[in-house]
Amino acid sequence: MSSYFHGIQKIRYEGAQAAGDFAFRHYNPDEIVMGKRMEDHLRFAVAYWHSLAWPGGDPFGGQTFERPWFGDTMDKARQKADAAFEMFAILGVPFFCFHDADVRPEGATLAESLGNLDEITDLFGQKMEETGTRLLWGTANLFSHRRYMSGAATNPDPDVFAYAAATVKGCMDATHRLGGQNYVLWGGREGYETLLNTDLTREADHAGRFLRMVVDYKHKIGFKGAILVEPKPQEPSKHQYDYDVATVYGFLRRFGLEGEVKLNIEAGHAILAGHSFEHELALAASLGLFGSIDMNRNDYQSGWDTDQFPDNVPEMARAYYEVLRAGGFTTGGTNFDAKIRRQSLDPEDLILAHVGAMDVCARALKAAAALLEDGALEAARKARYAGWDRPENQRILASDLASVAKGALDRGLNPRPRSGRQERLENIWNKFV
Ligand code: XUL
Ligand code: CO
Repeated sequence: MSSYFHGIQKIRYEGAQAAGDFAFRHYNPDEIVMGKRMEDHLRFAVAYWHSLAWPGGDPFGGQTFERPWFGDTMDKARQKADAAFEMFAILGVPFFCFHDADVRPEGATLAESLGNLDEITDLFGQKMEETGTRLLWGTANLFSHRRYMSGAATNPDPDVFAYAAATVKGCMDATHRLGGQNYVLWGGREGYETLLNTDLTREADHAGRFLRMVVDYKHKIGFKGAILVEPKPQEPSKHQYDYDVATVYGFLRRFGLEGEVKLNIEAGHAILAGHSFEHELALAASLGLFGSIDMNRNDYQSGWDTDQFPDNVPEMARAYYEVLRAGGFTTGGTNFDAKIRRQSLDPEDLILAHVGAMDVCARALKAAAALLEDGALEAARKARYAGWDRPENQRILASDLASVAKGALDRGLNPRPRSGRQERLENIWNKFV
């Protein structure tokens, strides 16, 4: 087996004073944070599509990368798998994630595409056993091929719905066989370009039915992982149905799926929806939907989903604070849904992008954990609502509008506003980041 990353040794934790570039300064897998190993908190995963399959194109130009495994044959797919597992070992990441289209060539028929995936699944199984790398999640690419241009589950053509169902079944089978911890559905083309040709009611019904089939199949095969929907407001569709956490919650309630499906929340998608990453995480946690995260960042000037590696510790600390408040990951993890820039041509660039991002996340996690352990913020939050802990005030919630009104008049209420103390809390926050 020839090496793609030849000369790059396994990256190790060397501490903040490390001299070279190929070292972790903050990510120390065995360090205990809030009673748990850092590796088990963060549960890092490499995204196959960005790191192994993406050719470096943009809307104005094609491929810039020249990977020896590029090409549509099974030989090339096997070569790509060799490079992938070499990379996972160098980084020491516990997990990876993939779409079917990232790992196998498209066949001439549906059966051939599924057969190709099957063969690669066997190969992954061997490699995972040899290396100990695990699968965080698998998913189906239901957005790149032209057959999906008008959607997959929401396509007006029933044949596309059926084709997508067969594809998802194949990907769920592969994920199950590899012991995947989750199965993800991101509806990149489940949305519309123009209302002039779109039947919103029908498309929602079909999307709900499709997701129900996925959930039923999970139980049928005994897949123990979580089914995760990944919200995003637009790109590639002008409007995507799984807009944000709140919208997906409404969708799940509408189809009675809220107990069956959780969310994979991506930093850049939150920003595109006009939210912060931490807003989406906190809301998902409060709705009982928090599952996993896709870690990346957008460029704040361009307004596109640029999928860059995270480089901002204070921002990521906000995110991990919400992850920790939610109790941390169970089946989920931190998947780097991030790609290097198209000018970053060298094998070293791929490795260093992950090394830097893993260090950023480790610093963010440690800051968030220290803040949570300090307790000042949570104590202030609790104190702000303390009035509600008194039994007479709990009775307000159990009462009706007229009785509450009478009580307010009888007691001659004249509430006095109290400070929200935002700047004071921001100062506490800044002591830790
Ligand atoms: C696209 C995106 C996808 C999903 C998986 O913006 O985030 O890569 O994570 O299909
Ligand atoms: Co994503």
